[in-house]
This record gives sequence, structure tokens and C-alpha cells, in this order.
Amino acid sequence: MTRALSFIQPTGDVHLGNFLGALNQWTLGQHDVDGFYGVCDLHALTVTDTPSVIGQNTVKLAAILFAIGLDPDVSTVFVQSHVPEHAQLGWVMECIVSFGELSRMTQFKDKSAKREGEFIAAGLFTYPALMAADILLYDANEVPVGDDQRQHIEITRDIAIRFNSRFGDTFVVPKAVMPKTGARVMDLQDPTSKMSKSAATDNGLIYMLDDPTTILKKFKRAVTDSDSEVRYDRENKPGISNLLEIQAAATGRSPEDIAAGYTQYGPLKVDTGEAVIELLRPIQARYNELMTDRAQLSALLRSGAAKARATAAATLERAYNNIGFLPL
Ligand code: AQP
Repeated sequence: MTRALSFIQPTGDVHLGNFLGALNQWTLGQHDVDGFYGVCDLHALTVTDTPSVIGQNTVKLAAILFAIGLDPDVSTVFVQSHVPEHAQLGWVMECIVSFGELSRMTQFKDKSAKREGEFIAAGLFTYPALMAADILLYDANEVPVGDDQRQHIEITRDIAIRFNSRFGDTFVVPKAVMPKTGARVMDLQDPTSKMSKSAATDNGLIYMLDDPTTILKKFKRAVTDSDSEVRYDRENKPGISNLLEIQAAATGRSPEDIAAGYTQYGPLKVDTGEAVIELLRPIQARYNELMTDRAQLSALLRSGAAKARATAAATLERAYNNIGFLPL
């Protein structure tokens, strides 16, 4: 059976881009794969320095993962720091990737530029090595992610291939899997930039826990394009195409088909907002229920970590043996 693995960082409130690009794929595909899904709190440490924030965000994010429909009897849902093999294989990966490869990662360039003059953790630079370890530990064939993760999956493949040729066949070489629509949801106020937790303002972000009035207001204020034709054309009509793609991802239709039903921007904005409200409504209700029983959430995560650890420990041992470390 195909093995899938994907993570989300507890670096802020989860938004519609995270959901349509990644989380929704995890739930929709969970019965067709052996899925490992989690909260990568070690990665969040690259940009978070306030005590307790990562832990608080992790609980909320875990509740979201169950609220979207990940079934703990079907998928393994866990927190990265609960499985120490991630950090252990992460170091090995740092020794398999080169400084030059890490220097070319656009996410490092973007995130370090945003933090100019501030503390820039070395972990922000070596992050792709830990991410490679996350994926390779589980022999994942597929990594369901949004389009912004393409370069990270490419470097993971390069690392796996290099390790296998240096130390013998050890890791499965994974591939990225992206949804047909929603792989790159753009900021509603700046449709040329991706919707991102670390955006300067949240006016263009739809959070998964935003109330219906806020969601509708943000859609009504979405920036559109200069002429008034409703047409799916990402290059020349980024604002309208983003709305069409969001509505398509929320309803399972195609953006072109949706565009054919509109002659004005106003109704498109309202209908897209309403489709998103209906998509998020049951998730928000389940989230609120789950957050009232923290003991149950912790129990679910403990059992997820135990399952994840069994797989991760076997892969780490295989890697150590193939490297030829002296056995204990
Ligand atoms: N705008 C987006 N459209 C589609 N998919 C997206 N993802 C993120 N933004 C979009 C996907 O969400 C998953 C989890 O993302 P992450 O938390 O690991 O970090 P990220 O990719 O760096 O996402 P953000 O929201 O932009 O966070 P910050 O601001 O912390 O960098 C991934 O599969 C990602 O592709």
C-alpha cells in the first residue's frame, strides 16, 4: 500500500491555503494510503522564541487535524518532537546535504530576508535536512503538500538518492502530490503572494476558525482585477482566478465551469465566501468539541506517537547499520 506522510507547522493559526493545499488532501485520501500526518513542532522552533507558544499552537493544530476528519484508527496522527528519531536522522541528513544546496532554497532566502537585522537561527538554514528526515523515516512514497513545498520535496529526493548511492539502498525516494485546485491559494489582498501564516497583515487570510461574518467580509473586500470580465486566467487575472480556484476547491467543480456562471465580480465574491463558510462550519463545530477534552486529545497523540515510533525506529536502525556505525 502507498505510504503517505505530511506535516504542518504550529507557527500560527491555520488558514484556508493550508487546508485546501494540504490538510484536505490528507483526509480525502486517508483510506487509499497508509498515512502519517503530524504537527512539526521542531520546525516551528526555527522561527519561535517565546516559551510555551509552540506547545499551545500544537494542541490547537492537533485538534484541527482530528476535526477535519483524520481518523486515528485509519491514519497515524502525531507530534514530531514525540518521536526522537526525527532529530537523530535529521543530523545524518545534515551530513548528506551540501551547504550549496541549502543556500539555494528559496524559503530560506525569503524567511531570512523577512528577519533581516533580527536573530536568524541556523536551524532555519538546515531546515530542509530535518524535513528530509521527517519524510524518509517513514518510507513515504507520497508527500501531499501545497505547491510552495515543491523545492523541499526535490531536495529530499536528492538526499535520498545520494544516501542510497553512498551507503546502499536504504530510503524510498518520495514524490510530491498536489491537489488539482487549491495547491497555491493566494492572499485575498495581494493575489500575487501566497496566503501565508507569516503575512504582514491578516486582512487577506481566511483562518479555518474565522466566524462566518468575518469570512464573508474578507471575501467581499478581496482585491480583484482591472477589467470586469469573470475569466479563469491565473497570469492576467490573479484576483478573480484565486476566487474561482477557492470556490472550485471548496465545491469540487472546475474553475472554468464556475467562471461561466458569473458576469460580475460581486456575486462571485459572495458565493465563494458562502462556499467556504459551509466547508468550514462542521470542522469548526468538531474543533470546539475536541478542545473541551484535552485528556482525550493527549491520549490520541500518545497512541499516534507510539505507532509512528515503531516505523521510525526501524528506519533509523537500517540507516545507522548501512552507514556502518559501531553497534552498541
Ligand atoms: N497558500 C497556500 N496554498 C496552498 N497550500 C499551502 N500551504 C501553505 N500555504 C499554502 C501548505 O500547507 C502545508 C503546511 O504548511 P506549513 O505550516 O508547514 O508551512 P508553510 O508552507 O510555510 O505555510 P505558511 O502558512 O506560509 O506558514 P509560514 O508563514 O510559517 O511559512 C504545506 O503542505 C504547504 O504546502
